[in-house]
Amino acid sequence: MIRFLTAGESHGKALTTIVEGFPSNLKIEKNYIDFHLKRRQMGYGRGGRMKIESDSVEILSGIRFQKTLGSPISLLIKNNDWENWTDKMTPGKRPGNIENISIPRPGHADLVGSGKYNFNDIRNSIERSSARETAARVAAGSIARSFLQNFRITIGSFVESIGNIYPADNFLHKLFNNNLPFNFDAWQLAEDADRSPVRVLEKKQEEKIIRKIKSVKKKGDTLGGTFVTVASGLPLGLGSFVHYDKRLDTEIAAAIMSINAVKGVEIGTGFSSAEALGSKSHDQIIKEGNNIIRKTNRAGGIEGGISTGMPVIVRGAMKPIATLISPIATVDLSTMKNILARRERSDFVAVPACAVISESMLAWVIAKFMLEKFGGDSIEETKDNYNSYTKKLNNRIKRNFR
Ligand code: EPS
Repeated sequence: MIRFLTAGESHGKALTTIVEGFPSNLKIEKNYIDFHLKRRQMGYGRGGRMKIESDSVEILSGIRFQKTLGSPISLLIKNNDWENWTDKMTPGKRPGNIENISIPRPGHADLVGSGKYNFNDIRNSIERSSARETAARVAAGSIARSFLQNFRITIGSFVESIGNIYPADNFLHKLFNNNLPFNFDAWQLAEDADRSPVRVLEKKQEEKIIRKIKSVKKKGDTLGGTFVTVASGLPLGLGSFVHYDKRLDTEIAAAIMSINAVKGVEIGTGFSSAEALGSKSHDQIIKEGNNIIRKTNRAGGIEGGISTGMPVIVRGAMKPIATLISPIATVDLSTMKNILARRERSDFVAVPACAVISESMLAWVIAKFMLEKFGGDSIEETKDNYNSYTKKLNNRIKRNFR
């Protein structure tokens, strides 16, 4: 069983993560984690903070000579902006000149956080609810990805839409129709998307989106969008129908939904399958050569809570950034008067970053199910278990029904 815990406030000294449960002898490279941390920082439409931060990880424990020891791995990512916040964020005595924030931003965790935790300063809610924490998740997710590489499982994502601007030829349909290049590798999707400043796959769409972001930014407004995250190379058999919390889709949906500002998750054709006929919805099973395959992949790689072996396809919806330069109505909690929300430095769009974060969350869940199924104290043992299962699988299915 793998688990990770993150700690750190947005403008505190650093973010930290403790990752536990990976087998020993797994190759982990700092540069690989840094590579994904950089990818999370990309994206047209981000605010001033990304010019201050240049995320890189310091590995504090659990890894020796680039290999895991089987012990907890602790990781640290510094917040460069801390230098500008040492008074406001000190864990020491409160300085006299700090003003309390009393005006909650609609759509952020400001009001609920202060009500729940009995704060008299909204800053206390802002700091931990900030999406800055997702840098720590990407660091943990990069360990999961390194593990999955041993089984040729790869993860990628692209931005499907921003501000309701969709591609003319949506790659999502190719995924559902199983109209993919031979030996499709989900990471290639990410590589293609990373070439675009908004992580879309179509040039025309990119231009339209950038124009829209520019005009919305001028008006002091923000945008959200949709993203698609895909994993390829899974074996048949991760997850189970025997109980609700053993389903692969249960955990994937929760993991993607847990990303800040995500308000919707679909697996496969999701909501549109609710509108289609059954005959147009399910994936026909056919025999091709010696193998049994599905013609299409509308199920998004999961049936009965179990991986089918086809790419796992997840689509997420991110709401627009809640901090607005042209703010909307709220109430000042210190005067109980109607007022406009506070302006604060922030992003205008963060869907490209959200897609990168979703890769890490998906990688984490798949790694968890892989280790639950194949176990092992060392990566060699996990691989032996995996190889013995996958080699015999097809023959078992055939033999059992003779
Ligand atoms: C965020 C607000 C902004 C974003 C931040 C998330 O930060 P700041 O308030 O410092 O300008 O830049 O995202 C990150 C710092 C990051 O690393 O992704 C928020 O309110 O959620």
